[in-house]
Amino acid sequence: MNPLRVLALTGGVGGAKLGLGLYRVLETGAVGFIVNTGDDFQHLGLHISPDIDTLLYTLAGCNNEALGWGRRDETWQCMTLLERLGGPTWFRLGDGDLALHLERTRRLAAGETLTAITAQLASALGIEAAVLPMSDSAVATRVHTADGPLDFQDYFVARRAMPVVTSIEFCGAATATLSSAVASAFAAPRLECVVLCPSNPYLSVDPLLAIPGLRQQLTAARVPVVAVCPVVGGSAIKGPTTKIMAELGLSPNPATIARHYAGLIDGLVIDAADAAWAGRCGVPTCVTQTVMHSLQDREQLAQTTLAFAATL
Ligand code: FO1
Repeated sequence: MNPLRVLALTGGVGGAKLGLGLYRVLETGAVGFIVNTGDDFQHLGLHISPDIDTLLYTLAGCNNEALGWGRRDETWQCMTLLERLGGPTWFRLGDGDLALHLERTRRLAAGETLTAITAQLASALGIEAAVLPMSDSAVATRVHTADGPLDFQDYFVARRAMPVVTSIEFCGAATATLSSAVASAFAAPRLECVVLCPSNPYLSVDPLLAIPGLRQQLTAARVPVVAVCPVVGGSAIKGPTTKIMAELGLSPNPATIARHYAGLIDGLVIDAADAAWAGRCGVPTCVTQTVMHSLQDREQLAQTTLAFAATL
């Protein structure tokens, strides 16, 4: 019997934090992850899947907490020597991290799907959860800014998310298809709830929702869909969420997030700092601590989110 009970949609660091909490509080195989691949890009001839890798390393317990991406205890010999050779080092690839990109690139070139490769990488890292790319089709987030259209990593890393965002496009999404693994996950007989992790809605969750069929899976889901609000007290925990919201003319509060997910979610988990917004979000809200500093915080938020979903 398929043990899957909880599906978490995630991208980036915030999502991976709650993902780890869910992974630790639920029994083996009970949680599955649908991960954004809109950040993926080709670099140095390698296929880089940052949000998949951030989740893999986090669930495997070898993520780099300080950086928020890549591996712990990393070395940088390759980058140091590449710099000396005049190669591009704006996107930092650690020596250990490179092994993962080399293996993913090798297997993609051999014709394997990103889904199959990611499952094998997860298994090799000792992860006992389904880590599912949102699609095996290429989808690329492009950020339209006052400085013109930018590929995601150019915007996010090279330019440190400084350009003023005017709109965000997910190239390829319209013709992308959900992987069969994602469709099967939504059909899991013991599925109890779907969690939209506290990732950047505009950069990390919207690419998922842009894949034809994913919105329908959420609206047709006969289980509660709960989002954890990624903004607290008018600011984002990490990354440019509130900056982008301001640039898009959106107020960084829970009601804006609820509106963004209107029609998809049955409940919203908000931080105690925003308790005044409870009852003003158009959906049932759960007020708790959503800022995750410790492992205990991650597990507690996971427990609270699951308990809240069970009341919906
Ligand atoms: N983010 C940075 O700000 N600077 C980097 O040099 C960088 C390298 C990097 C390498 C591998 C990887 O998986 C992620 C990396 N990231 C880096 C994060 C990346 O930009 C992600 O797209 C963000 O985490 C947003 O999801």
